[in-house]
Amino acid sequence: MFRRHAALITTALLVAVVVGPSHAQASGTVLLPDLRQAPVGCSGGYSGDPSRCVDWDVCPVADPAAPNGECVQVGPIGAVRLRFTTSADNVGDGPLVIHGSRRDVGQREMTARQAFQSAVDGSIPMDYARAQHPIPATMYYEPAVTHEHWHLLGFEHFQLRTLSGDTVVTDRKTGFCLGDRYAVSGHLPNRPTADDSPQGRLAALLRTNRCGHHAPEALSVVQGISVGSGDDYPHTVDFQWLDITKVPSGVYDVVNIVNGDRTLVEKSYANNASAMTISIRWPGNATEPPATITMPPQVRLVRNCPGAEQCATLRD
Ligand SMILES: [Ca+2]
Ligand SMILES: [Zn+2]
Repeated sequence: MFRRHAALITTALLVAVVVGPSHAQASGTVLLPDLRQAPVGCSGGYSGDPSRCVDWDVCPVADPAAPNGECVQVGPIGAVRLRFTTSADNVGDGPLVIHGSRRDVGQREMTARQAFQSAVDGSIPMDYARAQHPIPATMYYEPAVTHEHWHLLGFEHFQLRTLSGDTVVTDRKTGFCLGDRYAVSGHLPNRPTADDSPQGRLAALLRTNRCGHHAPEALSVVQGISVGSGDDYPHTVDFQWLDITKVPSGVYDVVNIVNGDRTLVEKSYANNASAMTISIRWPGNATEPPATITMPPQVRLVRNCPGAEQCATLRD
């Protein structure tokens, strides 16, 4: 019974996604979120001016194993990291809502479902059982002291790519705790107001969402982003970097992608990537990084490309 019900809903969603949100609303289905990847290095989302997206740096660290090592100026350099802030905005018609759940504490990870706001009565399923759409993402409890909460896996990914689009380095970050961390600028008709509406109550919860902080015994967790809000990770946070220790001198794209595998159902996937082109130059104009690094490479911004998955051109 449930399976059949779920299949029907999935079909309705597929139709909604294929034919677009206006039809979805007209046919009385759901209000879909729309995640937008802000330009690389933008904290607090994208204001429309990429020159303000300056939250990135080069950080030489002593210990390559530390997820959040201190940047060192002197002494042995074990790894060189390109750190950057990432932000994802919800500019859609409805909130992004993900419910995690597990049967009991013996089940290590929670399975996850996406919930959608009804376009008919505005209701939002506020538990896993009523969430409409099973997703192939899981949540796990991250015990590291700077986290101690439940993480959703694979929400965003970062890559360093060559001019021809080949990936040279991928991120090591895995976990995310989504909430309403900042307000997105611009007019969004379905932005929640502070009232007793379903989206208003959800926003009150997401504003302070800590994803089951200090609750490894939790059986359910909710994560999400309201319309008109965004979720960001400062460049100083664990794993907010790409390791460029072994990357030859040259021109590359730093690419940030949200929901790259389309695990989450959205109104549009055309705005899920942003890239910036950088040049990496090792000391002495060396092509390859030295075997023993005593000085980090010089990294220069060539340009920032909001909304584009490819930024570098052959002329760079
Ligand atoms: Ca999107
Ligand atoms: Zn965390």
